[in-house]
Amino acid sequence: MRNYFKGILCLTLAVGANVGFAQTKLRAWNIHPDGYPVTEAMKSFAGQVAQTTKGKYQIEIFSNATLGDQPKAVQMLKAGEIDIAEFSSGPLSDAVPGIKVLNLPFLFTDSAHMFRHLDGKLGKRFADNLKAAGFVVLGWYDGGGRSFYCVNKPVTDIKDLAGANIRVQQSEIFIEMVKLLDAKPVALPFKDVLGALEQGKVDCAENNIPSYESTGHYKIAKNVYVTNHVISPEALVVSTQLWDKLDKDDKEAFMQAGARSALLMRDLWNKRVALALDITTKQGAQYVKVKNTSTMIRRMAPLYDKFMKDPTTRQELLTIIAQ
Ligand code: GTR
Repeated sequence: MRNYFKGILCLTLAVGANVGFAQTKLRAWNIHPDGYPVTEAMKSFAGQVAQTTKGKYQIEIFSNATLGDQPKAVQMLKAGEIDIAEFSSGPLSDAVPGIKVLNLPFLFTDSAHMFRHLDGKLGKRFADNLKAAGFVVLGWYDGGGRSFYCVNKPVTDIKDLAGANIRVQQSEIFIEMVKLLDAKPVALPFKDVLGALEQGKVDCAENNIPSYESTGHYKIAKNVYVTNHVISPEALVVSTQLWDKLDKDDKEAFMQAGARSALLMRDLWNKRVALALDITTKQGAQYVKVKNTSTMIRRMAPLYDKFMKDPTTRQELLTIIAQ
């Protein structure tokens, strides 16, 4: 009898060791801090994958861009050096021209309009383009509406931005947009923006309200010009290298966890926008709403012309404008 129990114990240890051995650790890149909607949604994704696959996949989230800045991380994921990431569609579209229409200024009227397309046929087309380039989309997250904010420079008209040094993401379309406003684009990593605003290396930056708050930019750049000039998505993606190794059930688990995390993220996002507005206003941020976007939209005409002529963006542009 004692030997029988000894046998069971050994078997259990062996199975345990096997489970331990079969466990795959995955690295997930994230630019945001704890508590931010993206981070919390990624945590929920990781938890659900671990649960559904019975611990087969352990996803470790590296927040605050500790694995490298976003343009670098996009390349790392493409090369399979990291497994999972949450990217903003600006830097991502430099690697995947088939999605660059998503960052065209004044294209989407609001996030609901954007998600109507992303959760439908067009989203599938963008996901196909991304997959062909090495990125498998698990969920579309909300990137909100981006607006300008400046240090010592109240902006009440688009002309007030002329000549200003404006920090942009390292992303072609953002650089072009700022040039069309007669301002000077300064491409900087996200983590360097606060210092650049403090040291006067840039006069202004542009972002959504949750990032304006979470980074502390609002403490320095108190003049917000609410343009919502770019309403764009972000995406939770895995590398095709990892994807190709997953079996059918694993893929299903990743997809379902991704879709659920996206719904959670969008909900957390709306709450965070309200909270960030409240915090920043109480700390003295001045919000001036653009009175008439038509002047700014007219300035964007060369970008629209370019995208209409470009076969990689024309069809998507027409579809979004039509509906
Ligand atoms: C944030 C976005 C980040 C990053 C950042 C930036 O809104 O979530 O992924 O793109 O903006 O401006 O660098």
